[in-house]
Amino acid sequence: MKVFVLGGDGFCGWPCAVNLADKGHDVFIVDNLSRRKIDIDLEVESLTPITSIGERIQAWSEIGGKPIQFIHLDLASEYQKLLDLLIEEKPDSIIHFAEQRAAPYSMKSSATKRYTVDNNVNGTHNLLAAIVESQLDIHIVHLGTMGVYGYGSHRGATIPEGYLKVEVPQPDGSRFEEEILHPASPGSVYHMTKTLDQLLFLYYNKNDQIRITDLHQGIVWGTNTDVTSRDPRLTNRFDYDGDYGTVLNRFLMQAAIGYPLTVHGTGGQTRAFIHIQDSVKCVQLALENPPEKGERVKIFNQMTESHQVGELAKKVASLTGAKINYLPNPRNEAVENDLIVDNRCFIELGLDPTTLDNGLLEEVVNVAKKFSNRCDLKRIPCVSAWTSTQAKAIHKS
Ligand code: NAD
Ligand code: USQ
Repeated sequence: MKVFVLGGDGFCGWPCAVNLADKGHDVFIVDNLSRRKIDIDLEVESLTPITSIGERIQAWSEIGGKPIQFIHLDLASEYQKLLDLLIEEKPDSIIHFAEQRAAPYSMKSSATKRYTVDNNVNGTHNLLAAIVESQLDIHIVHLGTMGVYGYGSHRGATIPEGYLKVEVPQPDGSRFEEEILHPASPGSVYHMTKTLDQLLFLYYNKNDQIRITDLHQGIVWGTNTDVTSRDPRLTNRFDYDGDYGTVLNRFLMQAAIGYPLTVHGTGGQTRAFIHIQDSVKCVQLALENPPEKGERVKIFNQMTESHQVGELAKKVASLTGAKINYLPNPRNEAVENDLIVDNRCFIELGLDPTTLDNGLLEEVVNVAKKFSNRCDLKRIPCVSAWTSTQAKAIHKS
């Protein structure tokens, strides 16, 4: 299959691109390298040293991997270049990772809010419009987020895979049943862009019969996969800073360097998680099981387990001896929430979930220890506040 991986230089995109090339697909990475530029602006670097995109691809060929092509393209602003590329290369499928993905970064300032909306919504819309204009039948696999459902209002109910069955009362007293998109309840500007993506998909699927799979992914943890571990030049990125680092990888790296684990509030927030190796496998499964023409948008919950943040901190602390620091929460989020998620679609397609076992957690701690000299302690605190009240609380502490 010829596959474009939009955002294929990123944390999820790179291991996905090499995995697909390893499985024999023809892979084209399309990326504007904005993630690397944001690191320069934030004066931080991936904890793991990562080579340039050119060196990564070269190294991949040198170790015998099926060649990958790279196209530098900004999905949000280079519409004609995107359309020409589609018409020239006629990909069978496009995996869309190319968005600004950090909630704290999206909440930093009005400039980053506007950038996140412009980049993510225009990028997704350009892709959809270009597929229609190209008149090609291309399957889109999009990386969405579990955060579109929101956290805090489910009251013990299981979150379905995208669609919710509702009963609509009729004037004559009868009721009919239908399935609607699960109500959206984003918790940041970033998460809001993903809920907007969902509506763009619903519309273009209905109007133009574009085949789409939307993956509502949980928090990805880990760093390398079996494929990126084959050569140090293929090493995947590891974000640890207060904007881009996600909670479990942050806790593991904090434990590795002896920094007290940064739990927000009481740590009562429950979130969905998936290991990077499973994330890559899920994308491959979604790619190889596309919807039929005319089928509604397929939505899969791409997560393998749920955990409370405070419990995760305790688990990491008991494994490593780290201390825990309970901090004022910079986010406007529920103090506590439950999270029960239906993830049967991937299990039925053959996913064998990797769970949070001590061996894998220790593997991440060891990676972090190895590169601990690259860590800039000043970049660890989460200083991006959701509201002015939150900003005052974190500055006081
Ligand atoms: P990342 O920032 O590491 O990678 C995103 C890549 O997209 C980067 O290489 C960036 O340069 C590129 N990009 C961004 N905007 C672009 C544009 N306009 N044109 C071309 N390229 C562009 O992020 P990630 O962690 O790999 O996440 C990938 C996707 O998966 C995102 O859409 C994110 O929302 C989703 N996701 C990530 C996680 C996670 O825990 N990392 C969890 C759930 C969902
Ligand atoms: N948290 C802490 N301490 C920290 C960092 C975070 O307690 O040092 C808490 C946060 O307050 C939050 C939870 O941990 O309650 C998760 O935060 P996160 O930064 O790990 O995850 P999030 O902001 O939700 O975003 C990440 C990815 C995003 C993806 C999302 C999936 O960056 O791209 O969409 O996970 S999900 O959370 O399922 O929506």
